[in-house]
Amino acid sequence: MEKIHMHTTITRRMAQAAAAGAALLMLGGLGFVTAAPAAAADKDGVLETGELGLYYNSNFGGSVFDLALSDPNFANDRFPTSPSVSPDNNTASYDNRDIYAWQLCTDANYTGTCGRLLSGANGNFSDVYKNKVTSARYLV
Ligand SMILES: [Ca+2]
Ligand SMILES: [Ca+2]
Repeated sequence: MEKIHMHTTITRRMAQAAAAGAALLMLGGLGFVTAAPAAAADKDGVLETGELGLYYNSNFGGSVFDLALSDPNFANDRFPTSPSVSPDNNTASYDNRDIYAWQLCTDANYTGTCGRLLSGANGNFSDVYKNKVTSARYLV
């Protein structure tokens, strides 16, 4: 399970590094770029580029559940900075800092009522999703 998880991370990060490298080449023509961009650290309590952030409170308040990878069920997770609190059915605002859109759903395994957050979308959840999101996956 962990190997699959790691593989997914590496594959996705390689794709992002390739895209960043291509952009650099277009800008400067500097040749082969060896430096990879800083990788987002999944579920470390800090929302970084390449992640979806789900906040405990409205208006991006309180602890953030920061996802770089899809998660089919939040029930086995905790807010990294509030380890006694689960993000399952317990988030009120969102900030998508990923280059991908994310699908959020009210039940596990991307079922129930689902909605899509485009890259760069942020705000407070509507009543349909507020304190109801249980799974999320990025869409390539
Ligand atoms: Ca992070
Ligand atoms: Ca989980």
